[in-house]
Amino acid sequence: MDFDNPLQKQLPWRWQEGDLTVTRSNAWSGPGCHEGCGVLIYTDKEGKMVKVEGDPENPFNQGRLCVRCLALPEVTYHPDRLLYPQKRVGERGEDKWERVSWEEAYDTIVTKFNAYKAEFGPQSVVFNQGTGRDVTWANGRLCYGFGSPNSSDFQSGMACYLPRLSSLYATTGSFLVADCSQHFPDRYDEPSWTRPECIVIWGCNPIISNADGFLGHWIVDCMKLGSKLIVIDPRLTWLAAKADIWLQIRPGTDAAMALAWLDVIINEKLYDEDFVEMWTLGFDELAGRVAEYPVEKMAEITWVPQEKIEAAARLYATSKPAAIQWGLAIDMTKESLPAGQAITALWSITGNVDIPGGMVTVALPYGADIWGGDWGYSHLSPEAKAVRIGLDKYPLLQWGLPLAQADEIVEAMLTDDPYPIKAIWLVGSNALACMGADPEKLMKALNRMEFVVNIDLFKTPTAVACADLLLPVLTYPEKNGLRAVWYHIGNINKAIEPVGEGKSDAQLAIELGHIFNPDLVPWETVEEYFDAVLEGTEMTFEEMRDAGAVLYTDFEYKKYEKGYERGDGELGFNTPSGRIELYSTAYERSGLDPLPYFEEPTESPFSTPEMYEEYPIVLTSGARHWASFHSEHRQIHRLRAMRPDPIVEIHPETAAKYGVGEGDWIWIENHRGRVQRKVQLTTILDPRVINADHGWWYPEKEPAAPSLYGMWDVNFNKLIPWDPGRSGFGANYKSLLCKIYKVNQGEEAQSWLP
Ligand SMILES: Nc1nc2c(c(=O)[nH]1)N[C@H]1C(S)=C(S)[C@@H](COP(=O)(O)OP(=O)(O)OC[C@H]3O[C@@H](n4cnc5c(=O)[nH]c(N)nc54)[C@H](O)[C@@H]3O)O[C@H]1N2
Ligand SMILES: Nc1nc2c(c(=O)[nH]1)N[C@H]1C(S)=C(S)[C@@H](COP(=O)(O)OP(=O)(O)OC[C@H]3O[C@@H](n4cnc5c(=O)[nH]c(N)nc54)[C@H](O)[C@@H]3O)O[C@H]1N2
Ligand SMILES: [Mo]
Repeated sequence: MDFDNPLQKQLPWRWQEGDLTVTRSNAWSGPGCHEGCGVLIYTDKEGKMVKVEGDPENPFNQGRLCVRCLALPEVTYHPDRLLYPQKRVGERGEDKWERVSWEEAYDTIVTKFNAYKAEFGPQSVVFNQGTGRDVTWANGRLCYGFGSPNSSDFQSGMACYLPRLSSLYATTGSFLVADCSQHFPDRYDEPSWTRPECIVIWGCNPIISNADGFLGHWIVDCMKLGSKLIVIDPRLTWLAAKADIWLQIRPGTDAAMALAWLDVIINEKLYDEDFVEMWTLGFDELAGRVAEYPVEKMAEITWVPQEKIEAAARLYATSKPAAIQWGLAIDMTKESLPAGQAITALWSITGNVDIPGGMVTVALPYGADIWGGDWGYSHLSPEAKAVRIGLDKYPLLQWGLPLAQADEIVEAMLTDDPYPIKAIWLVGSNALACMGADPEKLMKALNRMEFVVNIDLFKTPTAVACADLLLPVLTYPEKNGLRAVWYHIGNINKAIEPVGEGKSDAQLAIELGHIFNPDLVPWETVEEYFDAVLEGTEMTFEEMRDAGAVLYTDFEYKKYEKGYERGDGELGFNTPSGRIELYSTAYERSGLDPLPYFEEPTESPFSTPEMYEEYPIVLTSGARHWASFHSEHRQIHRLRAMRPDPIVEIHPETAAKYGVGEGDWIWIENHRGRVQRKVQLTTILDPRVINADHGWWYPEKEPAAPSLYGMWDVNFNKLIPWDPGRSGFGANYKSLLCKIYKVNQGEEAQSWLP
């Protein structure tokens, strides 16, 4: 490695500051996070972690760190951490457990999984996980190593990120993100980079969520450099308050908004004719479709005035370059794929593709890819691949990541159709309290399983309700790991001894994978696997750590003009036509509409006006807050103090109309059920819309059923059905109807206050 090259930084990885030892590392998970921020972990003479700080030398976060990493010592040393493997001894839900050795745990898993494999086929074991943490790649390897094609999550419509990813792969053949200079170690000083003239923040709040490997503060950096902002959000977020234009959209209508922008841009000829001509397929068909969605009509649908939509579309299309940072709200409508497709069309027809300050296709330095490409899926037998759940109903699943479809998995668990599912490996997911729709249905499905293994840092309502074996895992300072995802490579360096007998998720997957399939998982230790991933760097994991290396790669723009996008070296994009497919041949072949469209949420003022009379409030959910990552961190006092209760945000006019005030506990009810929230009055919302927290449970309440940590009264997802979009992707987690009324005195879901 040439450390004189500025792309390959060499820094000390461990040093002494007075009585404290400092270990340089990269944060990933656990606890949950999508990022890989550079951190400095401080330990005392006894080897105890005393604090964590942002690493100023790491180009990714440049010293910044969020409150959840600052609170990390409290997470790692929390008395409720799972410390050793445990097996269930009472009934499910009784919360009775007995400590077992790792040997016994592994024996049980191997014996049972192999027995199901022999009798029902490897597909009868499903490997399930929560959002992308430092478990995803390991889970995939273990699943395909075992021989099952069924790796999935428990989210209806897999409505997080995967709709956007699938839509991008299908129409562009690659993955693009807003270019905030993140591919360069010198960041904003990099001469080949240009700041976006305009950034559109669409259905996300990156300042808080820092989702999908994108750090929200990069937006603030660009704003300081002069980037203009357009924010599309039903709530006046911090960024929206600073934007040039804020479009206060009705939840669930993002496809209509994108089609309206396309209407303005195409009618006013604000698109990039050369790029459209050279690099896209189906512009005329797109224009024909867009004409069905005139901006004046879309203004009524989205509840945003026509002039505002037009002004935003013009500002976006005339700003060169322009970037769009999109988020979860795009995924969380049932017809999310066409919404993603319409937004992709926006940056494509304006020529903002793989240019400085536009949307860039991501690069993996030195080919180092922790995911191992398809996680080993390609090694499965044709017979195994053919029975991946959901593939027959949703042929689009052939494109992009090789996942099984979540709603269909739950159906199969309940019905044995198309075949019996016997066991679930459930890693990094509190599915009943957070990820799953209709948690009662999910609980039934899980409790039909003969064997559920749950792998977590803490015991959750899901574990108590459904698990047979609990395996403890590690927080990031307790383990070695590798952050080799996009942009740069960095080590996750072990800084402290594990507090219990936990193993890292990677260790579990490699050790068990090796037992199940030494051909696909030839490595015996995690470090050996990392060495293999790092082959292209010509360093081993240890050498890289000792060199204190942070590795970037030469980043090139306009890769499609250089033959770098496609495997075959031809120019263009990795699609059948070699172009960005505005008219998608992949969708067409999958029996889907090849062009973008808007469909109302299943329940809305327009799709179900009668229901809107009974449930007269539009309900969105889950806008992130600082204090927790999903259902995590509720037991961490200094974080819980920031958000002690599950909140619903309501406009004061609406609150007055229903006779509720600040701090009142209310029921939010629809025809599926009701759930409690505490009222926070705010004018950031349209009076017709309210927003509720997701992922609540009370670690301080009774674990045993029926309480399950007091989960049922506050479990928002009782209001959400399992109901995916036509493609198998997308579900209405953020666009429902409801009514609200006060909780009777004494029946509040109130818990302790820190
Ligand atoms: N602190 C923290 N960070 C997290 C997480 C966490 O739980 N806590 N979760 C992580 C995960 S898995 C994810 S997927 C990401 C998600 O993070 P983001 O993609 O940023 O999404 P959200 O925070 O859910 O919502 C962002 C905004 O969408 C708005 N919104 C709601 N409905 C709509 C709509 O219909 N249309 C539009 N345009 N906007 C709408 C909300 O008002 C909110 O301001 O965050 C990740 N980061
Ligand atoms: N109503 C509504 N519901 C939503 C959302 C919404 O916006 N609205 N957002 C949805 C989204 S986008 C997502 S992605 C899902 C998220 O759903 P999940 O990813 O299932 O999140 P959690 O419920 O917090 O469960 C994560 C569990 O993993 C454990 N954990 C953390 N780090 C690690 C680790 O490194 N290894 C292991 N083995 N375990 C770890 C935590 O302790 C926790 O118990 O929730 C969804 N639910
Ligand atoms: Mo997510």
